[in-house]
Amino acid sequence: MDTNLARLQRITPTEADSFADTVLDGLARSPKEIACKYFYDEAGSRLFDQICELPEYYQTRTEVALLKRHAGEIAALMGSGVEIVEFGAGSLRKVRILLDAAHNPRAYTPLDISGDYLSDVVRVLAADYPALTLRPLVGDFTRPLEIPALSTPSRRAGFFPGSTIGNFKPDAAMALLRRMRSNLNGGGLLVGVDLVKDPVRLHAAYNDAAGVTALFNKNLLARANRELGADFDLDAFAHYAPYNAAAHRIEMYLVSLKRQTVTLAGRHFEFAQGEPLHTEDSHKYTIESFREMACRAGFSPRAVWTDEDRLFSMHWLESR
Ligand code: AVJ
Repeated sequence: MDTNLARLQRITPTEADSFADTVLDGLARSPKEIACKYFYDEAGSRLFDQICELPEYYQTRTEVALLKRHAGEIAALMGSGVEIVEFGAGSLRKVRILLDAAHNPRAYTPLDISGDYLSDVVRVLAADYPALTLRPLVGDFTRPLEIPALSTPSRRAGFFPGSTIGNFKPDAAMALLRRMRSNLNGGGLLVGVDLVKDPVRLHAAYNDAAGVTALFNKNLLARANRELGADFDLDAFAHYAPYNAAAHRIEMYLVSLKRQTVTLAGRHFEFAQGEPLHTEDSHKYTIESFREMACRAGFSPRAVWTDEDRLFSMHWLESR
């Protein structure tokens, strides 16, 4: 075992504990819904990594280019000796760019909801960064949580890339930013935010020709079958992801292609033909609308970076 790698530490009850309750509750609602954080079991995390490579999915590529281009400036803003805390760390690819530029980082603390996936990817990172203190945390950052202090604590800098903030309704997004601000003990936050743009381009990013996003969406049903013994017929649901231009968001659904009954934990759920199951929102912001929300959450927006085509933005927010 690598000595720079701390043992996986669980800081909130994770999604596995509540998946059954959530699905039972969500299927009993009208309209039916399951929250998007349940996409990310190990299989879903890997499908998401495939999405990031798709030609239509400009977000990851654009954000990585922004990080590379501005890494020096970002490292200077973070300052030396910081603990970098990443919310929803996923594949740990993006943080490498920050770690390579950072001035003598005190530690890297990735927090992710998928413990299985995190324990895999963190081992690879530990091998590549032998001098770095790595402290993986398993938890659900949509719940109130405490990030335990290091033995010798230092200033924190938050990292929240990928426009994950977009998966929250604006009120919840602001509440989340507030909680992150308090978790960071006065440190700044680097956050990636997808921008409002041509609806055709947005639509294509969530309706890729290879059908990976459809598989990702349907993994929710596959996961319910695997973990909860549900009997969803994956071919009897269609991936549907329209852009709601008035609300500035992509909405993702699984639409029942016929009248059918799904059984789960001894309970039966009826789907009408054409009935949607809501699985995700992905809100888009303008630079100004995001900065305004950050202000309301108690941050002072400082630097902001965007690409020439204004597809994506990175914001450096300071606590005030
Ligand atoms: C990057 C997690 C925010 O909303 O774009 C990708 C997830 N959903 N394709 C996004 C996602 C469908 C995604 N996040």
